Amino acid sequence: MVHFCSVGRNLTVLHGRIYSYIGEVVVSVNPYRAMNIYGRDTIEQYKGRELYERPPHLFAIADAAYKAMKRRNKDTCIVISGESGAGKTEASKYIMQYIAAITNPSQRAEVERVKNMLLKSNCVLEAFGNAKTNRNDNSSRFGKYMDINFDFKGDPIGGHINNYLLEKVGVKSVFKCIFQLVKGAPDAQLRSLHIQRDPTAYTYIKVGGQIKVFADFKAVTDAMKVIGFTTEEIQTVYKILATILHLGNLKFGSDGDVTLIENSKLVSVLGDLLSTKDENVEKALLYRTVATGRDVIDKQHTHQEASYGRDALAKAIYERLFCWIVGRINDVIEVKNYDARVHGKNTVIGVLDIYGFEIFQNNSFEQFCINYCNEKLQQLFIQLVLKQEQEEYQREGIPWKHIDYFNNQIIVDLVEQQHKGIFAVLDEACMNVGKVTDEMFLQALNGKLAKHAHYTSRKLSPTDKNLEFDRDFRIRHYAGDVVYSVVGFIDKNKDTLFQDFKRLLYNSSNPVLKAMWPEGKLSITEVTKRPLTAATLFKNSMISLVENLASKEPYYVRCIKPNDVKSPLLFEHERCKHQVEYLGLLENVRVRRAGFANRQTYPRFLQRYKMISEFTWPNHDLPSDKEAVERLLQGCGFEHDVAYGKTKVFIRTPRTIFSLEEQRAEMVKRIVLFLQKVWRGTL
Ligand code: AD9
Ligand code: MG
Repeated sequence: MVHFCSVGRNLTVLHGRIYSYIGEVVVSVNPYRAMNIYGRDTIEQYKGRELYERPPHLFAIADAAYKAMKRRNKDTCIVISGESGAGKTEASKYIMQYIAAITNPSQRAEVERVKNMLLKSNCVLEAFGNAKTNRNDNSSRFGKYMDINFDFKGDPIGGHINNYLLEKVGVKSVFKCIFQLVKGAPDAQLRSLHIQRDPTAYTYIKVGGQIKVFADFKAVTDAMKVIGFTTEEIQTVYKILATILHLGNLKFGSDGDVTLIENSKLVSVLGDLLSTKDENVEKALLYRTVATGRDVIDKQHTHQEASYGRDALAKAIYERLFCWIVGRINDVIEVKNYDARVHGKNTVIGVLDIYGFEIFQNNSFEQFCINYCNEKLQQLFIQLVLKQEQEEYQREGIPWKHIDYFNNQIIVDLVEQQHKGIFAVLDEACMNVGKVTDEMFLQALNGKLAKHAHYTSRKLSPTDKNLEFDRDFRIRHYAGDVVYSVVGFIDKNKDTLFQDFKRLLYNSSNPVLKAMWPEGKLSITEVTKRPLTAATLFKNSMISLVENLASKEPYYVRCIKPNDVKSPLLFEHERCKHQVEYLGLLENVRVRRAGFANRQTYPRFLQRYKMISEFTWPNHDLPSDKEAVERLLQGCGFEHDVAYGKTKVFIRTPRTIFSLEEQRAEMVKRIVLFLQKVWRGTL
């Protein structure tokens, strides 16, 4: 099935056939070039067809998920996975486009409005959530799960977006929207934001590297308008981006013991952008209010604390901005006033496009979370595709020799287990604010996980020169080994934004900004409760994501990245083989090969194919549907390719399905002709 496994080094050997199936799993290879296979004519070819009727395509899986939802009233989800740059986000966009194209044949205005919103929301989220990395020029730095709600007619009536962990601005990533602003905003707008047209003038951009996206500023601003952002909201969004750029340029100096802002002109720029008094900005940047017993005092930051606070502020306001944007989009697209008693069940298709497995030169807390997320999704895939499939054969009484696969539950536990999982150890380290260092956290891990087969560090394997003492640990992930540096783990796990900044933002006279920071309302003596850590929040969101996916009928798209240089020509054999292995595709093929391509309950099978046999058309008189199906398949000469379970018939090869489909199509044609003749009285 995965025929591309055996090909040579050149991507052109795929002959443009970038999709393949393993059972109902779509395997996709990133072509790294525009393909003429997503147009209206292709959509028409897949609309309403069965999976195996047409060559493999994303549209077929989108259609299968749609049909299951519409015909069988099932909530479905499409899980798109693969490493960074493998083509997940592109795939999710094509799936959305397909669903938009095949729905609402009667052109209801409200449905068109919803569709437009859903598509436009993509444009905005990409601008604010994607950044250039060395693996992908348009890398999603957030995970996205989008539910599309359908009414009883199968037309979209709304949606909901969940976003997961946004890598924060300033260190590695510069988000697309920041470039769009600097390069694409009109002169007058830039002037009002005190921004120069030159991206090299900004420290954060210099650190993060440039992207070539210039023309989209207007498209994103227009999309925000269409979605319903007010002018004031849009202005605030850009003021926040400008604030971040200016913060990056803010320099601190010292005069004796006193910390100063060197380029104090920027303070009044920030005051203007944040709609607050300059002296408030300056105070929040240089001082921290602390409660000591009953007294409240202003404690001056050291030079280092001030720089740290500045960067934390930039990251926090970006993250908050992104979550606020998602919230605003949800306000608009969420289904309102749907009455299930009148309209029937409102069903859902979920599309998950989440960051792929990542190995960078230097892997930190973000990569750790991203890779944990991929472990969770792999676990779900194992549960649903490898485990359940084999269990189904057993349940149905089909003779079956168990096929082994690597179960990554052990790695999931290593990360999320209570008390001794890595997240738990990290949270414990963060309880002792200021007392526990990253190195001490690593020592605690070494103590708790010394015997774990998937964890190691230099202390545990002293001869391993690739690991640095007091800094690195290595996890053997299902997708490969990754060395993580503990530097920054504790910091990134805590809510590091000084309360003074939250108060500053809450006290802004800009109501949009104020609404983003409700917790700034608390006075210094009220702030006692420790907020949940980033690790706990992420773990909880992953657990509920997986629960949500598991409650739906899943469809899978597994994306393969053919090379590291974004070339449309190069098919690196070893690279692809590795991905095929770790995605569990070999086991998937083995289970499918030894097993059956298709299974259907007896009544469902008859419903579709009964017309092709005289024994079953129009109705059979055999004692059971099972016997009727046996009779039908014998009649067609397919008995060697099928097995009969307790409630379902199992068909081994897709060829048999194709043939049944062909015979059915032929029969439908004949019946239609017959009826036409009867109608015209020419029979
Ligand atoms: V990440 O985990 O967000 O860093 P993705 O989402 O897997 O990653 P993406 O969809 O962004 O990767 O694809 C990367 C690039 O590959 C795109 O910008 C396109 O240039 C290219 N690509 C991917 N899929 C296709 C396709 N079906 N046709 C043409 C494609 N180009
Ligand atoms: Mg992506």
